[in-house]
Amino acid sequence: MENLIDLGWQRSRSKELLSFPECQPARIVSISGSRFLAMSGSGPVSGPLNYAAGPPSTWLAVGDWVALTPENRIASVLSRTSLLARKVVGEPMQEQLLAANVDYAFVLQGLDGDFNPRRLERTIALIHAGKVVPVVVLTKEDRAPALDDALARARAVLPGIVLFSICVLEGRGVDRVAGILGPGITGVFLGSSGAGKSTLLNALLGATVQKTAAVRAHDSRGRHTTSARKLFFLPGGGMVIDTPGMRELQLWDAEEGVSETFPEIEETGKHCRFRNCRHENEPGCAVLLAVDGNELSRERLLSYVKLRREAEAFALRQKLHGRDSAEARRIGRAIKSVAERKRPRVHYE
Ligand SMILES: Nc1nc2c(ncn2[C@@H]2O[C@H](COP(=O)(O)OP(=O)(O)OP(=O)(O)O)[C@@H](O)[C@H]2O)c(=O)[nH]1
Ligand SMILES: [Mg+2]
Ligand SMILES: [Zn+2]
Repeated sequence: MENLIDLGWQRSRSKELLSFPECQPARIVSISGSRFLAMSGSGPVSGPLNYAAGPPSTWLAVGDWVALTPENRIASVLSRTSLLARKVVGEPMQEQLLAANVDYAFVLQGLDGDFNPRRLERTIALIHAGKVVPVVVLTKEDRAPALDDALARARAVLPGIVLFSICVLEGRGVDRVAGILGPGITGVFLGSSGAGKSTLLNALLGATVQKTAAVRAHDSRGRHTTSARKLFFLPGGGMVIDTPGMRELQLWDAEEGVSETFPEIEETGKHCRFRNCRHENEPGCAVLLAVDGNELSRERLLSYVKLRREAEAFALRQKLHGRDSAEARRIGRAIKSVAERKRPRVHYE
C-alpha cells in the first residue's frame, strides 16, 4: 500500500475499490490514441481505452484513479477528489477533462509579455470550479521590465492567492514549487505556450525529460512544444502533470468558481439592497458604490460581470440539454437575454 500512497492514493478510496473484485488500482499517466498508460503499485501498466463510449477526453483524465482488471482493462474510473475541465472552444456543450485528483494548479505566466491579470482571473475561476487550490507563478524574472510592479499588479487582482515569481534560468524559486509538491501531492502546470511549464518541470526533475523551445522573438508566444498531458514523478515524491499550452480556457460549470475568484466583490455584495443584486445598475448597489469610491477595482468588477455572464449562459445551456422543444425555446430566449442584457453601467465610466 505504501507505494500507492506515494502515487497520491487515499485510504478512503479502498472502499470503492471493493466493488471491483480482482481489480487493482492504477493512476492514469497519459492517454494517447486508443491506449492509456498508468502507474500501479507494482509499476507501469498500459491497456486499451475500452471503458465508455465517446472520446476519452470526456470521460478519462490524466491523474484519474481507475480499477484495472487482470487483463488491464478499465473496469471503472474511481470517484474524483477534484477535476479540472474546460469547454471545448466552438462546441457549445463539449467538455474536455484536463486533470483529475490534483491538489494544486500552478498557473504560469511569463514576465516576458505573457502576463495578463484578466486571463489569470479566468483561469483561477476554472480552478476553483474544479475544487483545486490555485498557485500563481510568474516566470522569467530575468525578462521582467519591472518585476516589483508586475508582482504588485498581480497581488492587487488576486487577493488571498499564493503568488510568487521565479527564474528557472538562474535557478530561483524552483525550491518554492518543490516545497509545495511534497510526497503524495499532485500539481498541474497550466499556462500559455511558452510560459515555461516544461522548463520548470525539467528543473524539478533534475533532468531534461520534456522538450522545450524558445518563444517567438517578436511577440514572446510559444510554439506549442508540449502536445499531450502527462503525469511525472518527482525525485522528492510529489507529482506534476505537464500540459500543452492553453491560452483560451472557456468555463465549464463554473458559477461557484467565479464567485470564489472575486471574494471582495461577493463580500461587499452582502451589503447591496437586493439580495440577488447583480452589481450592474441596480439601485442601492453597495458594489457600484464601492467602485465609485475607489474602494473596489473597476477592472475586477467588469471581469466579474463578464465571467459570471459566461457561467450563467453555460448553466442555462446545460439545462437546455435534453429538454423538449417548447422548453428548449424558452431557455434559448433566456440565454439570448443574458447575452444581450444591457451593458453594465460600469462600462461607461
Ligand atoms: N529568460 C528565461 N527564459 C525562460 C525561463 N524559463 C523558461 N524559459 C524559456 O522559455 C521558453 C519556453 O519554455 P517551455 O518550457 O518550452 O514552455 P512551455 O510552457 O512548456 O510551452 P508549451 O509546451 O509550448 O506549452 C524556452 O526557451 C525556455 O528556455 C526563464 O526563467 N528565463
Ligand atoms: Mg511544454
Ligand atoms: Zn450590488
